[in-house]
Amino acid sequence: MRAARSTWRLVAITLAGAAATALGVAPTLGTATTAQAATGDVVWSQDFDGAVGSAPDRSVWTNETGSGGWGNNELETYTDSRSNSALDGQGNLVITAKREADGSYTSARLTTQGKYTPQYGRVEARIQIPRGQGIWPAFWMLGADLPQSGWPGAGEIDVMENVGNEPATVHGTVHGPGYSGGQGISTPYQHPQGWSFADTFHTFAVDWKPGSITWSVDGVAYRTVTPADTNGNPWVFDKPFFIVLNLAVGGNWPGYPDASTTFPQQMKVDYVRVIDNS
Ligand SMILES: [Ca+2]
Repeated sequence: MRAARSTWRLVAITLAGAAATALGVAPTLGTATTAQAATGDVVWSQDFDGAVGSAPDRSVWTNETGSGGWGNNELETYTDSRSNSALDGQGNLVITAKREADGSYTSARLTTQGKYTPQYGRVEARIQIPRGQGIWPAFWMLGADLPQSGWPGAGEIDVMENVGNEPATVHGTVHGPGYSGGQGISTPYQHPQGWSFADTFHTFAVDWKPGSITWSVDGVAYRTVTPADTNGNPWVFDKPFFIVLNLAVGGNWPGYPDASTTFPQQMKVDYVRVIDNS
C-alpha cells in the first residue's frame, strides 16, 4: 500500500465524501476503486503544467541553494532564480545550468524533502538530459531521515545519473552505510542504439519494493539490487525517501567543463510520478 495519495485521488475522495464532510463526519472510503491505489495506478504525479517562467509547485518542491562543491567538488552555485529552474509553459520543468559573465556557473537543485516522501512504488520521471563534458544531471532520492542519520546512513537511491563524457550511458546506484561513494552499488545502462541520451526524452524509473530495487530505462529493466548485494552491510531502503532533481556542473566523477562544453545546458523534466507497484 502506498502511504501517499495523488492529488487527483484526493480530489476524487473529496468529491465522493463531500456530503459526509458537510455533515461533519469523515468521508467513508468505502470501495477499493476510490479509496485505495491498485497496482498500476499513478498515486502521485508532478506534470509541471503552468505558465512559462513560473516556479514548480512550491507545496512540493524546494530549491536547495548554495555552493561549496556539495561533497563532490562541483563548481555550480545552486540558486532559487527562475533563470535556473522554471516551467517552460509546455509542460516541462527546466533546470538550466549557466555560465555567468564572471565565469562562474549557476544551476538548480530541487527536492521534495519534508513535503513528499514516498516509500515504495515505481518512481519514474520522463527527462531529456543535457549534454557535454563536465555536465552531471541526476534524478535521485535520499532517505527522509537524512537530518538524523546523515549520509550515507540515510541511504541514497540514484534512479538516473549521467556524466556528459558518457553520452550513451546512464547509471543506477544505491549508496548506504558500508557502500557509498566509489563503493556504491552501481550499474550502467547503455542506450540500445548507442545514441546520446540527451537527444530526446527517456523514462527513467526504479521499481522499489520491500527488500528490492529494480532500475529501468524506457521500460527495460537492467538491474535489481536486494539485501543480498550489500555485502553484509545494512539495507537502508525500507523507509520513506525524498526526491531530488539537479543539474551539476563539474565534479570528481564527471570531471570539468572544457572548451567543448557549451552553455546554457538544460535538463527538461516532463513529469515525476509514483505508481503503485504492490
Ligand atoms: Ca509534463
